[in-house]
Amino acid sequence: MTLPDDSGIRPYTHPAGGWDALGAVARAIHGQMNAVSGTRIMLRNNQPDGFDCPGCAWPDPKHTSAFEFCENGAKAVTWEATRKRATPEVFQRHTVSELLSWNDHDIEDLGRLTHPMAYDASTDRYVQIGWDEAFARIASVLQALPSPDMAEFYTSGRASNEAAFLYQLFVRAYGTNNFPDCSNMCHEATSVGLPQSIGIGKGTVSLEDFDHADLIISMGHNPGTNHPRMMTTLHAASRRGAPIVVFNPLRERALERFAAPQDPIEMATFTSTDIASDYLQVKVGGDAAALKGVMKGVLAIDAEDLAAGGPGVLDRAFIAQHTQGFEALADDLHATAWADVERASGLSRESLEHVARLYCRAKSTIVAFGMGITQHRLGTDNVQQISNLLMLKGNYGRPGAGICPVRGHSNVQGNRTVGIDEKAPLALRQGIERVYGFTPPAQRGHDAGEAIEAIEAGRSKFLMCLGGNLAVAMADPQRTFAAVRRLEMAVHIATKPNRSHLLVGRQSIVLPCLGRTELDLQAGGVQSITVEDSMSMVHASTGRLPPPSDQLRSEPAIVAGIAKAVLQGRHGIDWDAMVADYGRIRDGIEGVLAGFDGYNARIRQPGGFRLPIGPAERVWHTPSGKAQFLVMPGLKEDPRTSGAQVLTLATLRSHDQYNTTIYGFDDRYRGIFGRRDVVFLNADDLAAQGLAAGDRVDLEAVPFKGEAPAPEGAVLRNLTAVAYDIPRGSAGAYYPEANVLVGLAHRDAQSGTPSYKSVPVRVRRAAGAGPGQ
Ligand SMILES: Nc1nc2c(c(=O)[nH]1)N[C@H]1C(S)=C(S)[C@@H](COP(=O)(O)OP(=O)(O)OC[C@H]3O[C@@H](n4cnc5c(=O)[nH]c(N)nc54)[C@H](O)[C@@H]3O)O[C@H]1N2
Ligand SMILES: Nc1nc2c(c(=O)[nH]1)N[C@H]1C(S)=C(S)[C@@H](COP(=O)(O)OP(=O)(O)OC[C@H]3O[C@@H](n4cnc5c(=O)[nH]c(N)nc54)[C@H](O)[C@@H]3O)O[C@H]1N2
Ligand SMILES: [Mo]
Repeated sequence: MTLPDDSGIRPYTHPAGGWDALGAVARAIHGQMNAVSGTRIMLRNNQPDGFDCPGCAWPDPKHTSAFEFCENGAKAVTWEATRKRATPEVFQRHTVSELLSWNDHDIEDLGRLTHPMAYDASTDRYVQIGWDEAFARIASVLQALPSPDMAEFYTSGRASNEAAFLYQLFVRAYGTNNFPDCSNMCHEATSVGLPQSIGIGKGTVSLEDFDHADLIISMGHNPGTNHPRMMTTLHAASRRGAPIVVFNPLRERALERFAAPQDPIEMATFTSTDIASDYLQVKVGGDAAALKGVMKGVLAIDAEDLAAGGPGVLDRAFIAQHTQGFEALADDLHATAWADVERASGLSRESLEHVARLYCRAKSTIVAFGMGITQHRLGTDNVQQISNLLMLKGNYGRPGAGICPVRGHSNVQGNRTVGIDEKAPLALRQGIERVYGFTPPAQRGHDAGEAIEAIEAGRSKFLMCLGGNLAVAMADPQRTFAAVRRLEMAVHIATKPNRSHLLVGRQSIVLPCLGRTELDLQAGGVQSITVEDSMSMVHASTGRLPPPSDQLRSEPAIVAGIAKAVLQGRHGIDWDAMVADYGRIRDGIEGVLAGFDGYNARIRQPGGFRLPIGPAERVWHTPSGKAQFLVMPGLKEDPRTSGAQVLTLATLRSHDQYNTTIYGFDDRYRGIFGRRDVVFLNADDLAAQGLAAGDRVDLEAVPFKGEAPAPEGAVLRNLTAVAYDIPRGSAGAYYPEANVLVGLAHRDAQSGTPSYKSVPVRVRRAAGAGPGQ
């Protein structure tokens, strides 16, 4: 059925990328900055002597000579380098209550924060304060807390290694491991699942490996929108004939076909390249089952080959020498019935056996994955089943083979490496003690979900956020918003205003910081920072733009200012010296952590250096010293979704957003224009409810058994139903709006990752809407 033109819902028929992507860059520049400076800054993006793109954590090709085009990067940079300013005068014009009624786009589009500000309850406004005043207020609250464990210190993944290291040093010197971070809502299932499997919670491949892979399996990610530079890699792989198998419930255009803006022929001829050789529309939440099916297929092919006198298709030498637990895995796979695999995955035995054949034929395989794998009740299981599959054929520690978790924020991996970790690993604590002479706390701190629960219960009274928009990113705004409003003090170090800043507690402070594109001048001269990408490459980044206000401070300078005020000379750390020259912070990192030898020298090499990755050398830092096959018994289906009419909803990013930052209202590749109030549903599911495309519907959360009934408001109202190519029983709607449907307790038990992508919901005609409305 075709909807009227003004509905903003019409199928997008072009390949992803191409001229439309170039046009989007031009519009992004036009909307936020002037064209000359916009173009100049884009040309410095991800260049050896430029700044690291804040867009995502996909690595740069080694010898970047030409500007690597990326729509996502262009939007991230122009959004930061905007000419708009959120000055104290702007905050004089609008009360906090008024700003709260605005949408997320309009709040951030006020522009760059220019001055430190504090909330004034008597006028319901943010008002300018001095830096020293801000630091003194923070110190007085932190010093008065009965226990340091009553404070939470959040990090979003844009902070540099230097800022994050200084921050964790301050927080541990203060006395807690309460380090909720965005990773807890993102790849935590990877960080928890992979160490048990291969001894490290990071990817094992390098960018060059993609040139040597005979098969790439892409699961649960949407690189055309979220990692456009990965499309260059997939495009090249497809061109050289490597099969690319996609597991994704939604048909995502970039994974179907892509026109590379770097490719003059495709651009000139309006042609494109097919990306996926096989597109498997797995049910939302069905990946562990699908992976078990593929592995069953592999074992069957192996048995056949052995029976025919062949050597089998498994890498038996690898399994014998490098792994444990194969027999238990094989027993479990044999005990798992095909009918159950088909039901839980929504995929046919035939299609899974086909993938098994491709996998057996390929010498080297890479599996890349994103949020469609991790943000589930079974997130950790999903990740571990991927690793099992790779181990069956020894796909670790060889060129062209390995696991590739595709990280989100540009330095989320680096933040964890340098100590943003509520689990406080022993080696880190020992390193801090060695270099800084104090004993950091050992007790595990709070992750993001636990931090909100502690704040809600009144066990935590203070929250500091090094970037991000925690309250909006977190599940269950009914509970989360109410919780953060109970805080004694909230402190936000940020580039732009957002809703979390407006959910004011008794005291709220916003501290404006430099962005990555901006010149960072300290006593020791112009400073560079460093970041670690998804493939463990550490490299330098130097901003060049003039800062939007002379009041801004760098993140390290702000953290150091707070540390000095709070610690009052305790621990004898020379914070000023480290801020004067970030090289000293890097010396500290090198002293505390393994793998950073010669840190300051090695970041001067173009492209930086790679941190050691054990599995890439077939070294396994697990308790047994071997890689572990890990069994997921049964298929762990969610009993709530077996009932009729309960759908599993995945919350999704649109093409025009960066997490909670809403750049605009189009989701071009999915055919949505000028709006976000839609839900993607299978046409048969709609029909089964007596609904049709274009109808207005409500989504209602279906709570856990035994959990309190869905709280008032756990309904997302008045969405327009879009008939989409998605499996029956699965649905999609945009994040963060759909977070009202995600219970705070709805998390992966092993990693604590919120189950943002398997939310049981019912769909019904919107209250008050007649048929056809
Ligand atoms: N432009 C832009 N870039 C970004 C971001 C952004 O918001 N905007 N965010 C950054 C961050 S922090 C992150 S973590 C990454 C996120 O990047 P992605 O990992 O790509 O995350 P999502 O867009 O949330 O969704 C991923 C995909 O998973 C699919 N999916 C949903 N449920 C399932 C499932 O059960 N199984 C499978 N196999 N697939 C499923 C969806 O259809 C979608 O295509 O991107 C980073 N880059
Ligand atoms: N339902 C649902 N919820 C989700 C997800 C989902 O898929 N579905 N995804 C989750 C994921 S993967 C993630 S990573 C989280 C994201 O959670 P966060 O990382 O907390 O959120 P962002 O939206 O990236 O944060 C945006 C804010 O960061 C600030 N900022 C931007 N640049 C800088 C900088 O350089 N320095 C500082 N100090 N501040 C800066 C700006 O003020 C901006 O408003 O959300 C999670 N929430
Ligand atoms: Mo993320």
